Amino acid sequence: METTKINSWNEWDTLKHVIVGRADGTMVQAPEPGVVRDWPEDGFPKGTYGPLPEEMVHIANEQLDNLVRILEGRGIRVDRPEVLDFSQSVSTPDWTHESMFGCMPPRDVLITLGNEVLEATMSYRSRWFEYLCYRPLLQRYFHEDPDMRWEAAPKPRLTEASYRPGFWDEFEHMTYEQRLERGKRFDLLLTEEEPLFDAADIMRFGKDLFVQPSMVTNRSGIKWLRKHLPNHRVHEFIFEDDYPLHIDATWIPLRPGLVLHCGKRKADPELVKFFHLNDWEIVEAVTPRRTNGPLPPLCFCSEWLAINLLSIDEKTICLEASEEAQAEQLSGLGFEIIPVPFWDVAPFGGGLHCATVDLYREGTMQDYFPRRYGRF
Ligand code: ABU
Repeated sequence: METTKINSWNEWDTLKHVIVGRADGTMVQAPEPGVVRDWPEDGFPKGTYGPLPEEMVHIANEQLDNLVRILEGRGIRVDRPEVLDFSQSVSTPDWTHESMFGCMPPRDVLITLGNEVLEATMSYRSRWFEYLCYRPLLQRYFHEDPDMRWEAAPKPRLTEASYRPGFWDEFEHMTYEQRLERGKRFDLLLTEEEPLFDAADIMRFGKDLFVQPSMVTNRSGIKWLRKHLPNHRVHEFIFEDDYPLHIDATWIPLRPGLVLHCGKRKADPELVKFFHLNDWEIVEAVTPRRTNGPLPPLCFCSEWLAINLLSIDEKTICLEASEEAQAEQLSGLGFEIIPVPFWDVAPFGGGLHCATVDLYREGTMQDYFPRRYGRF
């Protein structure tokens, strides 16, 4: 039996153990208060739902399996989730929903914080039971690692009270600028009825965690994280974004003192000052190759998946293979780039960071922000 040790504090220490998701069975989920899909040109007009085409699943799984081979070739242990029947309807005492979603993006569901693996609340009904895909692994880690802490945030009720009434009708008719304005005020979909968050809205920098409120994370979720993690500093901040959804294509730490930023999503000036005060350099990522499209069909992520990267250590980065300008920029910053073809995985929920959850990275909790500033 392999020895299991859960330990990961940041995004760049040397990686030794990781989960990689699977594309099998992924659904365009049934419409629900948390999300509404409308892809008439790709066979899923508003109100319809169903499995992604087999051919797309096959290609995405080839790319995921190739990532697994690359990681294993570097001596990294890789585990995979259990696929469920995501076409089944699911119920709690409060609601029934016609479908689940999938298990490609483990990053949305799980986060490792030192020796703790935390299951996020999630905010879509279709993703309420997604943690079950990871339970066989988590149970195993729990039994194998005497020091592992296994935690689950309070399961949300996700009644109508968790969503702003009429949001989607308003949102559909808003201009880009109006959406930015709503985003700046965090006047978005979720109410503060109960704590809600996706793990992918949290970015780990050792003792400091940076969390953005988004379409899937509310302030109560961040408050819950702050109460749950008294040994961390949990910072909340907003980027200018018309559809904020996960921080991992916006603000990406590459090594101590260097963060990559999607400049289109302007950062809070206070956040920038805080980083500079602590001697962090902020580099604006180059324009992604798919900025003027096209994105793959049924893709709900943005072209900024170009920087949704996976660090193997503080000198080595797995990066989408076709993003050559991005590779050049990162090489210029001193990184070795491992090109990984991955765009066909995007319709299943994201890029290389989304598709993975690191469970063991060498290293300990460090304080990379010894100087305080303003509310940070
Ligand atoms: N889950 C990452 C998505 C980020 C983006 O679409 O920009």
